[in-house]
Amino acid sequence: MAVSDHVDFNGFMEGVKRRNPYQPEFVQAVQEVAEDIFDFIGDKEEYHEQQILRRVAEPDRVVSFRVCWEDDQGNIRVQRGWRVQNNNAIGPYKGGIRFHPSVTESVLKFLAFEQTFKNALTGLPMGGGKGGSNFNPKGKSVREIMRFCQSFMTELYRHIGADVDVPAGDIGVGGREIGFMFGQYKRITGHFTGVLTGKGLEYGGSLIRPEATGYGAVYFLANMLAARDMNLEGKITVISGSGNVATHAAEKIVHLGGKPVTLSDSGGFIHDPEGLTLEKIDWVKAHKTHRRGRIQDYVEQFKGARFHEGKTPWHVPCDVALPCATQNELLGDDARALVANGCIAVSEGANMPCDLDAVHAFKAAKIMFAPGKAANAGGVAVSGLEMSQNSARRSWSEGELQQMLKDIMHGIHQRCLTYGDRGGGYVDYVKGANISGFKKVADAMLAFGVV
Ligand code: NDP
Ligand code: 2IT
Repeated sequence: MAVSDHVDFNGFMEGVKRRNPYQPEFVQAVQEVAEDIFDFIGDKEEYHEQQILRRVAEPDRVVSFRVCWEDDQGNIRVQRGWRVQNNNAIGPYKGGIRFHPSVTESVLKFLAFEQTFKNALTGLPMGGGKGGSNFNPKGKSVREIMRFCQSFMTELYRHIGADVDVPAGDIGVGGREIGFMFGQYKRITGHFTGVLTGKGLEYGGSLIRPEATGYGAVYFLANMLAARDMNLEGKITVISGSGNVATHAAEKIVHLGGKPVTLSDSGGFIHDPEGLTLEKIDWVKAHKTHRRGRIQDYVEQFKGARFHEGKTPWHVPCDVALPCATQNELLGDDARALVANGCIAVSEGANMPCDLDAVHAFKAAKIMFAPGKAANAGGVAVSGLEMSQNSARRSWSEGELQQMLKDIMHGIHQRCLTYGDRGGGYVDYVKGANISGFKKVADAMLAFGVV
């Protein structure tokens, strides 16, 4: 078949939409990648003939299951759980678990698809997967969360393994939940293996895993700025979210001399024009994680800050921005407002926080824009290092891991340049990340033949 006979981009996307009805997030994620991959594979007959893009956009499997648990009042509750195993061409499936009422099969399929290319970009041998449940941890007691995690793992355990599929945390799943799930896995199987990452330090976890995603997103931002002879010193930074990724991103911005002025949650955002200090960030961490409080309480604690109910922070003037909450939280008009207000760089700490309109607006304005699959890969990269430490039954020091994280983020930046450098000082990091991540997975798939 001649290259010209192959299905075009529109035909491909029509097929994706037809096969995945009512899955808008998944279709969106595939479209963002396919836009660039079609350019790249235009003259590469083998990728067409072997249907590589079509195959990578079809998860290896989606496991869906019922999760029953008993609440503190003795009521029986029923949730749905999933594990999406997207692709294991370059290593065991790897990716987080999300507990949030907005979780659907579409959301997890988009996350597992993105994870496949993100993991390839890290340079470590990890395939792509994602799991989760529509369970809402908000307002639940710790015992209820424990019972839910145990019930979730009672089904999940048969689908995962240290060389098969290694889940970790994501929205609503932190160290505590990983502990409950690891305990249940060990209880059912009797095996102490590196089947989950993000574990506590006492039982096989890695130093700096909690910090890695936020720190990594800021390192990537610093790499983009350095490529243009700039740095973070004095840069006004707008950040969304107030969870694991957002608070550690804010912390690293402060370390590097920048000035974070916002954080948010699903209730709205706080604007602190004086800037968040390490002390203020520690208060937010304790308030959101241990006290499970709301970000609006910040303004009672720290004078001079204001809470904006039901709003996102993108209209606050800034030099750089880090969306670190959730998907589709930064839309086209937000992107245009950021550009108009002088924002020069955006680094996605969250997965797909910017919708396609926003991404196109950043590209049109030619500002520095780092997609999540490159910018937030530091978390899964340190998860990969946790797997290595578990296999070798040893632990690296904090200093060693900090250096490895920096090197990995630098390596990802370099990989983006390979296919993203447009000349004249402009780098299309979206294209660079998509093609670089795709190529590694695609070439491994070619080696296996039709499987
Ligand atoms: P957390 O659960 O620690 O924090 C999530 C934050 O996002 C909270 O502030 C939460 O607010 C806010 N949020 C969640 N959903 C919504 C929503 N629908 N609208 C507005 N705000 C919302 O999660 P993480 O920090 O771990 O994850 C944040 C993002 O980073 C996600 O996109 C995740 O996939 C991505 N990511 C995480 C990695 C990790 O290692 N943890 C690695 C790579 C990416 P509230 O408290 O009100 O719910
Ligand atoms: O989106 C992500 O990369 C994560 N939630 C982290 C996955 C992992 O396996 O550490």
